[in-house]
Amino acid sequence: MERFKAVIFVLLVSCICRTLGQSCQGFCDIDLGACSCEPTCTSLKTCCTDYREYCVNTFPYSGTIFGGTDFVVLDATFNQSSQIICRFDDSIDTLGYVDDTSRGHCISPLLYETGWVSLHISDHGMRFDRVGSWLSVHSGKVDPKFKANLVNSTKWQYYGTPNVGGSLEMTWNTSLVRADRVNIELWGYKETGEPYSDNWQGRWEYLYSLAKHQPNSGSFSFVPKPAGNGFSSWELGSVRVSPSTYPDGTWNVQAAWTEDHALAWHLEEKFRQDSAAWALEKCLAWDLLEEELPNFLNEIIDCPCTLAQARADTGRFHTDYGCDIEKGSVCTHHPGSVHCVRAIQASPSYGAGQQCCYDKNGTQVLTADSIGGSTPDRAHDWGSPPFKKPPRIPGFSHWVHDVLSFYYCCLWSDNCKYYFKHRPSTDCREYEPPSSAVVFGDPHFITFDGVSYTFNGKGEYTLVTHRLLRIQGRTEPVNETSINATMLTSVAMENIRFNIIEVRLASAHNHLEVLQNHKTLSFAEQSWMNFDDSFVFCPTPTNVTVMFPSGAGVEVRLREGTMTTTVLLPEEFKGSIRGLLGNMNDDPKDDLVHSNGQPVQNYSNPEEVFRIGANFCK
Ligand SMILES: *[C@@H]1O[C@H](CO)[C@@H](O)[C@H](O)[C@H]1NC(C)=O
Ligand SMILES: *[C@@H]1O[C@H](CO)[C@@H](O)[C@H](O)[C@H]1NC(C)=O
Ligand SMILES: *[C@@H]1O[C@H](CO)[C@@H](O)[C@H](O)[C@H]1NC(C)=O
Ligand SMILES: *[C@@H]1O[C@H](CO)[C@@H](O)[C@H](O)[C@H]1NC(C)=O
Ligand SMILES: *[C@@H]1O[C@H](CO)[C@@H](O)[C@H](O)[C@H]1NC(C)=O
Ligand SMILES: *[C@@H]1O[C@H](CO)[C@@H](O)[C@H](O)[C@H]1NC(C)=O
Ligand SMILES: *[C@@H]1O[C@H](CO)[C@@H](O)[C@H](O)[C@H]1NC(C)=O
Ligand SMILES: *[C@@H]1O[C@H](CO)[C@@H](O)[C@H](O)[C@H]1NC(C)=O
Ligand SMILES: [Ca+2]
Repeated sequence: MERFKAVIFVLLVSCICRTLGQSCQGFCDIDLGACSCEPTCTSLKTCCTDYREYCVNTFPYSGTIFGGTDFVVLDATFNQSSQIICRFDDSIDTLGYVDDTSRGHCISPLLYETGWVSLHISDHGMRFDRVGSWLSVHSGKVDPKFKANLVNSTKWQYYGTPNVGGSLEMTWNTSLVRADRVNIELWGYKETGEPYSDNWQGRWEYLYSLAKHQPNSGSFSFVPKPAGNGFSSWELGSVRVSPSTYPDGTWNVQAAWTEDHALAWHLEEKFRQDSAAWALEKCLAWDLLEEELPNFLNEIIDCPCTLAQARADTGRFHTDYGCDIEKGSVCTHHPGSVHCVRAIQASPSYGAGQQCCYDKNGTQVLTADSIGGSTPDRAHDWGSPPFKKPPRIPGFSHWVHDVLSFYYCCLWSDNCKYYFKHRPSTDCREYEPPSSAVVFGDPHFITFDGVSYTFNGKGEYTLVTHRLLRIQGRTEPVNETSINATMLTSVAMENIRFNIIEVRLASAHNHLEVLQNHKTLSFAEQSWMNFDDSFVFCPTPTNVTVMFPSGAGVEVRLREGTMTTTVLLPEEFKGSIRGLLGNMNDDPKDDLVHSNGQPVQNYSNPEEVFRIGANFCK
């Protein structure tokens, strides 16, 4: 009996202890009541004591889609007997390690998707109880300092064509590979199966070794030879530098990868003898293949007519990293153009992309007139959700369907007409610029239909409400003194999938903060982030642009301590919105109406405007 009591006592005590010291182990993103494991807990100071141990942050938090990035698991405790396994996207395991200072590390894997993927970490291979996330980035958007770089990429690109030969060189920062000796390997990408069927798949494979046990000197030169054993049939690939301690072709080890590129340098002898004839043959075969594939051109959006329009339509178009006027207009594939943009969204059923290029006069360059013309893409360069399978695999699918064929027809031979037959520029005949509305200053509103007024309400108000999107603004007094003036301090955007992106003025009023579902995002490493139903671009702490699948864009800017918000909506939204920014039906008279349906008489009368504003108070 005594013993029985003791057992009950122990059970009771352990119960009490568990509630008192609630743990985030297995409960990230959940509010446990007594304490919280939600991301907001840090600012609310309600975190459970082991929040950081189990809901982990990493440094860096992002890396190339190729994988091989070594990152530290911050704040979690490991010891020398830990055997770290990192699980990405609930499916790919990589081996981590513990360093001399007992910090845990993971290695990111090669992925077929970009954006945030889940990360679960296990200490002894049993419970994957540490939870975080990893941002996979398109290799074209990754800073060159995190890659192995092709020295004179033009030479790599044309190697084996007339008068281009000799040795090739690549360089990398030696700290990207933690080893004294490295192996240099070639990996290739191919797509197999019936296009647009379930068995259509993309796959990276280890091909062969270029050199083994080289000093990790940060540079490697070689004289390329045509590949044997059928490997020259791989036309797209990337060179990997990895520690020589691993067997050849080991997946997902720390590595520096080059940009994926056309493997001119290892193509068969026939290419070296007559590259133009070889390329024409490939170009003609591609022409035949394209004839059989479904036409995606009707599905893509028209190009803006001018450079100014293209740069203003930030909800639907974004700078093409391959030809950017802000970065000196290096337009390798678009000679004569100074700037190109890409349609942000892939087309709905084919995942196709649109690209629009402009010359120095700001006029659209068309393939009918110039080899540097804008060309649409069967596979959007940035891929598109749900990723993982062609044609939606970021970067790689685009290479296979739109870039290799450009090499065959336009770069390695002079038969661009075949390429342009299937990838003609889209002109701007059906292009309609978006409508815009603005909130700025104290706060001042200009509606989509051009009505301008000041509204000094304090609180949360609906700026735009629509079936697909709701945009809310929060206004607060300019300062604590009794002046009634208010200003915009936050804009929250809620998409149909209930993902909430909030952009708000930081308390010091010197930068903007971006939150996704209440979690603060850091743009320290990447200025572009994709979520399953939105994109966020934040090139500086005072410029944030949020883009939605509907083509809606919201630009938030901070200038001299004041937030300005511009909402851009394509014409599909016409007449189907409401809110403080009006109804967007080209009629300024009915933008704001009283609850009895009566339009506002006098926008200069603060009392009348105030009564209207109250209707849109959240
Ligand atoms: C390392 O940590 C594990 C559990 O976290 C523990 O069981 C083990 O005793 C620790 N080993 C050392 C040497 O501290
Ligand atoms: C790059 O390679 C090409 C082809 O061999 C050559 O003509 C060119 O001069 C090289 N450029 C530089 C900067 O070395
Ligand atoms: C190499 O990377 C290290 C660590 O990121 C950095 O400190 C160093 O400046 C880099 N070296 C060069 C030459 O870029
Ligand atoms: C730009 O405009 C000028 C004057 O209209 C014209 O002479 C020139 O050819 C144009 N340049 C291009 C690249 O179209
Ligand atoms: C508040 O506003 C008043 C009037 O504009 C200004 O004089 C004062 O400096 C402001 N105070 C703060 C703390 O910003
Ligand atoms: C501030 O607003 C209140 C009511 O909204 C009004 O009664 C008051 O006169 C205003 N004060 C100033 C200084 O404008
Ligand atoms: C920030 O936004 C302003 C106004 O839209 C624009 O002029 C500026 O170029 C932007 N800066 C960057 C780095 O995008
Ligand atoms: C509108 O309201 C303002 C401020 O109350 C007033 O000065 C102005 O005369 C009004 N205009 C008309 C046309 O009623
Ligand atoms: Ca209207």
